Amino acid sequence: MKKILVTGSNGQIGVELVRHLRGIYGDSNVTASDINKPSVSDEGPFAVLDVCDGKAVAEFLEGSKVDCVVHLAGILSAKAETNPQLAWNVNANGLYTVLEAARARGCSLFFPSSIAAFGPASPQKNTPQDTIQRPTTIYGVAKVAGELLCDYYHLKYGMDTRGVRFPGLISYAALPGGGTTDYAVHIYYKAVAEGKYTSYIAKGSFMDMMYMPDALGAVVQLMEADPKKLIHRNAFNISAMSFDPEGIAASIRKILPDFKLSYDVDPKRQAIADSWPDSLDCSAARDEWGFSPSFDLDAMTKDMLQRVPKP
Ligand code: AKB
Repeated sequence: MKKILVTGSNGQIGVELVRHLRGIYGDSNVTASDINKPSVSDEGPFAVLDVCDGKAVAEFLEGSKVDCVVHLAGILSAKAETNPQLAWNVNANGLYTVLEAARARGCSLFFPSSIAAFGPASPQKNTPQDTIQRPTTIYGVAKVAGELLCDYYHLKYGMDTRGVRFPGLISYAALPGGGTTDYAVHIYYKAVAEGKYTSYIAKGSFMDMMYMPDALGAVVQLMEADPKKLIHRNAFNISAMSFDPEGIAASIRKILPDFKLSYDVDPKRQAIADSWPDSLDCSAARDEWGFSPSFDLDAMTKDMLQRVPKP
């Protein structure tokens, strides 16, 4: 049985991925870790771990006999722009530190890249798996560096590194913090609580998105994929849908017909959204490891509106 360490486990993905992995590999085989203690503890082990502290990470991997690291710790796009130096340290240096510790112990490593690894010079529609990547955010720059670093560790050291480019992820268990795509989560909370939402992203801004259950499934599917079938190792484009604020509002109105959408566009987050693709080509993920999300926009809306906490 795999022994897994998840870094950044208090974040939007971490909270749900730890539960999902524990359901598959067993509570005691999945250690959650973050720089802060979680506000609510689940079953299973937890460690306070700073991903920039190489000695602490190496000692932990050795002491706990970990053989697989799921490295989620990082600062999201909009927050990263408020402190690029900190964002580079956590997102790029943190990955390097964890890669080095994982290499020394012979661990495999999963690293989430993002649609943010593309930029204004990338093709905006049906963005290919392999194409020009000149991001204009520090978050995107660190993601490209991370993709390349993970490929390098595989080529140079034979390390089993794997990863995807996540789109905006929508979930009800934990809120995202500091991302550009967060509006697509907040809109459901506000729809349920107030029947209305003011979007900081403009009408007509399309971005890739995916429902969290599909994201969790994709992580495990890629980690368990037959390495012989993988032409790429890292940074597979994955997405389940692409919509703008009008599209998600129309989907909500099929269930809550009186839902109202207005706009108060935030120029900073809008500029980030404008630099990202409208829609990704996910054929490499489909062909190499069978990526196949189950939730489309309406199925996700139905589930979200049933599950987001009522005030
Ligand atoms: C963000 O908006 O920063 C993230 C992402 C797409 O990587 N959700």
